[in-house]
Amino acid sequence: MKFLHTADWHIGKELGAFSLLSEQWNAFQQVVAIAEDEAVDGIIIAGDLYDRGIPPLNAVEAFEQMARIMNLEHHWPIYAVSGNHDGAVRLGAGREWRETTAFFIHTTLAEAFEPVELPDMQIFMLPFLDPLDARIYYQMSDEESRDYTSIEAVMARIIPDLVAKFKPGKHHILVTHYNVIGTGNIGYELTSETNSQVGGLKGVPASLFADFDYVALGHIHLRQASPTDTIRYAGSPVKFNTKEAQAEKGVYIVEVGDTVTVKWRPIQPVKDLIVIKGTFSEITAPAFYEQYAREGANWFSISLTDFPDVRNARGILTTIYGDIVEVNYVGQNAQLGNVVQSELVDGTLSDQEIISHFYETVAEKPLSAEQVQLVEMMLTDIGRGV
Ligand SMILES: [Mn+2]
Repeated sequence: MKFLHTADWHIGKELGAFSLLSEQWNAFQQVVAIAEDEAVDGIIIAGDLYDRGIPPLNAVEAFEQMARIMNLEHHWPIYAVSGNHDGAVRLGAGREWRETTAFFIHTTLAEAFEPVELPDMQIFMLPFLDPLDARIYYQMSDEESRDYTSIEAVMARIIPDLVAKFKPGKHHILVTHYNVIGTGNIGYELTSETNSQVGGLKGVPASLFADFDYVALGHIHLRQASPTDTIRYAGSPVKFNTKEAQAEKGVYIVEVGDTVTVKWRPIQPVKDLIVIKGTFSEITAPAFYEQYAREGANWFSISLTDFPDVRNARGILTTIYGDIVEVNYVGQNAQLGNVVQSELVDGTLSDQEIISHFYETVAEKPLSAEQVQLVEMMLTDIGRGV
């Protein structure tokens, strides 16, 4: 059996103030082309189909259309779980209808114990859960519940119970959405739009999944975070932030038989996220910026290493670069500026004085007469006149 493993589509997500929908469509079309080329037997989407529990209408329409193309036009079975960004209850709606065309989205723990049974394979789909969901499912007493307050503890109970459902002589695949820690991902700078302790020491140990032939993970957006060769993160098909800007995006083609083979197939961005770092004069020099396709052809994240001596630096950069996701100041005094800022806001100085001190610390020079006037005007505008 041959599967395409992808995850973390986050349909409806925005990059800065920009919609990612057209880039998500571009990635989807490449996913379809790869699935056709590889003649896969099914598509695995390991959670975070949407970016939010209640996605906007255009996101719902986009995903429905994508699902129609995969499942109704190409007749690929879909094996998916809800991730921490998905609204599990909403995503689980319509299950009986969907499953008549082999479109599976598991959104509850109970469903995880009902694997899809293929002649030579069982496909388990374990959605992202809160420990509370597991305590309710297992009908734990208050006393027992005290031992199951973390995802790690809950998974240590769930996974052996899934393995107990294994039918001998079949291969076993798991689709799930957690921070799984192996030896391969230690020390990596991980990114995931999540409030769990990704990248920290907490995580579900990969050894817990040793009985599965392949574990298709979602949650962490970089494939380099994959814990082992057969427990993998496919990563998101689109770049979602500057930490992912250098990473190649793509999908895994996984063939599961008596052995497991995994192949990476990259996805090319149409509109890329480009990270630029330099002094204001460096990055506003034509010889520098002309190397990039601009005017809406790419997104730019700009880090300034000096404090620009101009008014409306962002406006100037926007005129040059077009779609700017963010402008950060990363000069050597940036950290110092934060410290000074917190020390100054103690009620003894006026707003004007705080701004002057802050500017002097960061820019290593006093405000000009024009800047003093500008600060006065702004403070007056917001009702905090000096
Ligand atoms: Mn995600």
